[in-house]
Amino acid sequence: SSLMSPVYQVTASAPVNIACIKYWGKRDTTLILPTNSSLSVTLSQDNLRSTTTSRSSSSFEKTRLWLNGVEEVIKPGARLDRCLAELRRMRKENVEDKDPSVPKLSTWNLHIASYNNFPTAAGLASSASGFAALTASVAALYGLNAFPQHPSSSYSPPADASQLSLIARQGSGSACRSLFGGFVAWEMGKDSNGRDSLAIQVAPESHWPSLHALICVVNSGKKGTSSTAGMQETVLTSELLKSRIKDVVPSRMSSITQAILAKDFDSFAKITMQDSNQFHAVCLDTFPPIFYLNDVSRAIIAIITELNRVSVEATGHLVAAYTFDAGPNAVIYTESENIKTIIQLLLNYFPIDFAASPFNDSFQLFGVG
Ligand code: 2P0
Repeated sequence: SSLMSPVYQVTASAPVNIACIKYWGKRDTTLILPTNSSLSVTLSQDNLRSTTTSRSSSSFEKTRLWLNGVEEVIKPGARLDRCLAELRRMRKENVEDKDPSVPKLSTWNLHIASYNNFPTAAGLASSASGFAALTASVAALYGLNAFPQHPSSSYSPPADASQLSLIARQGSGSACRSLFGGFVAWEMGKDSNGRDSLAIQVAPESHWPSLHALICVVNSGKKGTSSTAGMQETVLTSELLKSRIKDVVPSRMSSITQAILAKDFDSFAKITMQDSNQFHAVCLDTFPPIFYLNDVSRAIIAIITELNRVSVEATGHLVAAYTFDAGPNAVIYTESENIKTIIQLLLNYFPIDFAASPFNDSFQLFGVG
């Protein structure tokens, strides 16, 4: 009979995002509810994406997952399992219960295959793009991009990415922001059920086309402390985090939103650098302390700081903003006209051995987009 069973299939992809206001800390580790709001830029290059194909058939004997071609174990009750349960529930309630003629995909098993087109060794977070692509692909497979749906209506409203962000968030917090392009806020929300902890688009990518991100791979090795474990150590032990959550992030969220809407690079850059600095300060304030930056990271901070000092003296304006996540790699935000200068400056300090094999532990300039 399996020869007769149709296989439904959808492929979706989602890009990496880099936070300017950092997410670090959960108030609910199961639902993944953060202790502060965050804001990121979704990178638009084609070479930094996850692409996921989801298939559903009544003939599949169990739900299976492959990451870059290697099958992974799906742990019952863990993040992926919870995301899929949520998507099945929405399929049943929003589609199958309203239209008895549709196939009962919510009761069938899935085969999911996800690929990153950037090397995992690039040291970039793949969980954000990965869970965003997975959520988008299963949601499309289940017809959820057309909810609320009336069976007799031919009108399909566009996918509500904020609703899907509620699901992606439960896979990996930062994934909720990768469902939108451009400038994206993850509103922490107030409720204990998480229904208001979702991503919203602050501005589309087209709003500020001259803004670019330059990724400097300092070390492509795996980081020492995972984000998931590290942030909860910070929640448990850092006094500084309490004041960051209460006194710092709320005003930064509104200031950086204003800066983005006004395309005010000086404010955008200053807030981005300050928030990266404070994120690494709360890591140092964790007990025992967590170190993500290394000597090369600190040298990049010094170079960008000096470049900005000279530029402010000459023109009154900043030219670049560094930001670092849970590892030593730098992301530098700048506007189009300064990209060449910054690449030349970095190559002066850190000559790239183009003969060496890619993604060894030497300094690499990964991409501009
Ligand atoms: C961010 N990071 O806002 C911050 C900045 C790392 C530093 O989101 O436990 O992988 O899966 O929700 O999303 C990394 O945290 O953690 C992260 P989980 P996630 O981009």
